[in-house]
Amino acid sequence: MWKMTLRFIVIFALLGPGCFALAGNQNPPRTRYDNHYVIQVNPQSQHEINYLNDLGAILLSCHEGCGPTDYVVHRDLLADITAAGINFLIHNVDLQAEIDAEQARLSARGSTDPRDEQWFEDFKTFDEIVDRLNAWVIDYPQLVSLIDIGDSIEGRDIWALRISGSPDPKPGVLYNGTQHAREWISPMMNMFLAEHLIERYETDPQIRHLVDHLEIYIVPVVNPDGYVYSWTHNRLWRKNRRDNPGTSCDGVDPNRNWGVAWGEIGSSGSPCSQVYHGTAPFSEPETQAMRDFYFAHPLIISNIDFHSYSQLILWPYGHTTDLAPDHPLFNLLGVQMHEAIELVHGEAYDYGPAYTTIYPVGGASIDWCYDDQGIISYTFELRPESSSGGGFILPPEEIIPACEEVLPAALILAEWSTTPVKFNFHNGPPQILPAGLATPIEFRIESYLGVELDPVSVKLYSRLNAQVPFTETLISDLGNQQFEVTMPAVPLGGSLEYYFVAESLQGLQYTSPLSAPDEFHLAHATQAHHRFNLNTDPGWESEGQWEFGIPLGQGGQYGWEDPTSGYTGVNVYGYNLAGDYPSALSETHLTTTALDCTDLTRVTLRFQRWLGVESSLGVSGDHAYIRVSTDGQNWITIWENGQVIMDGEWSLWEFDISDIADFQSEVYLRWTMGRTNTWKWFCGWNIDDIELWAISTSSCPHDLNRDGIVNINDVFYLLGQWDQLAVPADVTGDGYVDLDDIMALLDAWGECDE
Ligand code: 0X9
Ligand code: ZN
Repeated sequence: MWKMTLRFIVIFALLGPGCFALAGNQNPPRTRYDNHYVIQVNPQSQHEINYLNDLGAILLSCHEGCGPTDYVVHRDLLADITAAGINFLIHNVDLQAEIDAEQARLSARGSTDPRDEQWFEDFKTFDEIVDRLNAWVIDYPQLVSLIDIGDSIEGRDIWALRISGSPDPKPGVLYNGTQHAREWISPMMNMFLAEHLIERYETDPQIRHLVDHLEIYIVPVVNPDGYVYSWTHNRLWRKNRRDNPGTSCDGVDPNRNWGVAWGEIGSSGSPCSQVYHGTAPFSEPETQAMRDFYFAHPLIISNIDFHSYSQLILWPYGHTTDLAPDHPLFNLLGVQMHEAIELVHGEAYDYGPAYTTIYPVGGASIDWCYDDQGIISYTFELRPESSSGGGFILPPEEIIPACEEVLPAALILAEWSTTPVKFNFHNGPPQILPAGLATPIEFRIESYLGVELDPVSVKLYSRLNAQVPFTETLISDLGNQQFEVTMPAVPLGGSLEYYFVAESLQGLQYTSPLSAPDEFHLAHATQAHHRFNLNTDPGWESEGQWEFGIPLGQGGQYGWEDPTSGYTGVNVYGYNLAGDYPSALSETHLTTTALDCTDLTRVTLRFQRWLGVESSLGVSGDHAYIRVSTDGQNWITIWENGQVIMDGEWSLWEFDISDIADFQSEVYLRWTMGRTNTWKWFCGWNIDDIELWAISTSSCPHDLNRDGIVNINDVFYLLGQWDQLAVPADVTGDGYVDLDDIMALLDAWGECDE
């Protein structure tokens, strides 16, 4: 025992002085804020601002000259400030105690597993963030990769996470955080967003759509040196760690160092200032790395730069009161983002151009992104709303709610970024068509970013049963961005490949799908085989408040109410026909009886939906699911809710469930309400006119590939199942796919051709 202790003392004696010397020279002691208050001032004049600056008050919220501004001041100065006639509110009488409490909490926790499910319950160091990024690369190699975009002044890597469903070039969105070191919620927000995109990719069609059609880049920590320093030395450090020559003041403000309106309003040439702009535009390696990344990725069309605090959505310009040429678009998306945020936890985020909404800023990233690169770039100021809510020292229990509420806003920008021209089909482009009938469909085309469409240029290209070439169909312009097209009749079992094209007046082509004509939409001509119009009760298994009957048009505590009848007839299946679903509900199911799909292929579920449900985002949302099973025990989720849904009307939904249901003797469908949280409640599920559409194999058993004719393609199909047991290609039913089956095909050659 003694020996051991002695050994340690010796080791310390050897190592110690060096360590301490290091700590003494390179690592100054932690900056303390004993006896410092956080006050909120509403400066009435430049004179008052100058007075506070001269006193050495530390500006926190940087709201200078524009409404309430938070400062840190020594308590001995309060008398002087009062004497100078400046009014203030006291938000915190012991800033150091708050810093100490945070530090004690953080140093008490053990080491963090990069895959920890509770990762978002407290703030994370730079190394912990990088570890989690690396874990994602290992766990999801198809979906994510890490790019080293440059080094900080102190030589740390600046990482960009790339999330994308494929390597092909696509429009890009870049999210970044932590230009400012002390804004610790900012890297958490970036990580939360990344995690949502990665983990929901498989089950959430909206996320899959985004990740498949975008290159999403996430740079959680633009300023790693400053961030590390705010953990180890000064909790309120804002800038990078530039050693400014000829002064004892360190650091350049990265968000004053970009190359538009550099050195102008709202920045300072003094190295001691919190908003020191540096010696030249892009003088700092951190801003250079970001700039060069934008240069190298010209397809990036949008960006959010996350900061804290104040709860704001800001867009260009920051350096002038002029409105940006794209102000209407910024505003349109800004309002949508504001509303989406409010729906999650009721928090109001103000929005507007930066100059007038927060304060004038020259050399900020969003103005450079917009003016130099044409990028639709926003700054978000995250929680809290003011320093009375903790300022930069946000209580850890607010991390998840803060990230949850801003997530849908980030997704709105991503969705918009997939293309400035949107083809909106009421329920996605049709995947099934009623066999043998020409079917009219309506859709809308919206355009943004100054793109103006030529309505005459809108066309459908389609081809039957994969036979080249595509033929052109004209489309009627119904006005008001609405169009109608008649889809050609397709014989039962046949398929239609199709895509839409629209041209802008500027001569650019836009398509649906985005990658047409390399990819196209595909619809199969099928028939309804199981039909539940719910005029009578099919007697499905209904738990909790699931019921069959007439909905009463009630509920809608937070939005739209239930319907007052079915889509057809008066009855529906719904969750609580007399109002909203309750809070704290566990998963509660409506389950169909077994539906026989033995002879069916290309099975698609169609039903009418009227649903109201809170966003499912994060751990505390409300949930709704659709699931399918072939044994009533094991369920596959085919749909789950993402952002808030308030249908307020009936709409048709289609799900291709052929992978699960084709040729199965028992198929069960299940709609689930719950879990729900204790927060808001909505009207929940109402469903009607549930149908399974498919092609019956018994009508033309030898047409194995279901293209409407027995021919050589069916032989290829059969060869693909050679020697297998109990598969459709066993047309003779003798248990094996073999020569007998080929002979049977030859006998049936040419059958089913219409
Ligand atoms: O001052 C900043 O850089 C940002 N606020 S913060 O409190 N996080 O420091 C606001 C930047 C807003 N952007 C422009 N005005 N362009
Ligand atoms: Zn900031």
